[in-house]
Amino acid sequence: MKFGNLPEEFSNRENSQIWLQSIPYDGTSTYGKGSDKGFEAMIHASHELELYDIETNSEVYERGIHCLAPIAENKSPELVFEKVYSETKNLLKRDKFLTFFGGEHSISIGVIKAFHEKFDKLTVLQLDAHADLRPEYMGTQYNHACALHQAGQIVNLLQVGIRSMDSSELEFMDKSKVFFAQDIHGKTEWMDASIKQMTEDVYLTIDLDVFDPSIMPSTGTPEPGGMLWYQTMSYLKKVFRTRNVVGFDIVELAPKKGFTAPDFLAAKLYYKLLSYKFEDYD
Ligand SMILES: [Mn+2]
Repeated sequence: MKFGNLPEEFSNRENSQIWLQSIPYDGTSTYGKGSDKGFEAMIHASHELELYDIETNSEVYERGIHCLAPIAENKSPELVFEKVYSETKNLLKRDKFLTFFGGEHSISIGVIKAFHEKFDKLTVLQLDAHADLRPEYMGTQYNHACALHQAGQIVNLLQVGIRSMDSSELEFMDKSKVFFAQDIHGKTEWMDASIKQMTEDVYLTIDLDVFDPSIMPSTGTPEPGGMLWYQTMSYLKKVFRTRNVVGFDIVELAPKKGFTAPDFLAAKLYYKLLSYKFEDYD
């Protein structure tokens, strides 16, 4: 599969500066299924994407975007974690900008552990409707409901857009590093306030359900009151301009038949993040 239908020149493994690792795992979701089909739908939509980005006046595809073979492990959440963790460790030995696409949010656990071991003082910036801080759920610590529990213990975790959680997660939450959806709605001051709390190296994990279901209905657990496109883009642009984003993942796209706009949003978001990462600005 090729992002943006790029010619060989801009998608071959060795010359591409950007590598895209897909992990189409959907084993622990409990409500809406289908995030195992998310990557394929995003790639399909990306073929319709205009590759010139107006905002950054750039064509980031020229750096090369290579899709690695998917990590296909799906026997158990534990095995997925082990495989993702060891693969990410390997990928981090190369001088590439690493990006990941789910699958469900549990795939981020192994990725974040590997990034944490490479980057001292890592910040993980989580955009998500859900806190995902449970230590264990349905008998495993690698359930999607636990996606950021370990990160909360080992890195500087900032959470943005949260609007759904269980009271049992409160003891694992540092509220000074949480920007709840209800508090940031219609406001902008929170953006700089959150960035102030970030270390230099930032890993970004985006659960697509952080977006409002009006623009992103294709997730397993859509929650009302989510973020909209321009609010999210102006925030992420600030993050990319002021910090060193060392990698990112996008998870939980569960495509719905007949709804192409959300798949396209995911493809556009992916390309936007790359455009911000490699933006040349004064
Ligand atoms: Mn979520």
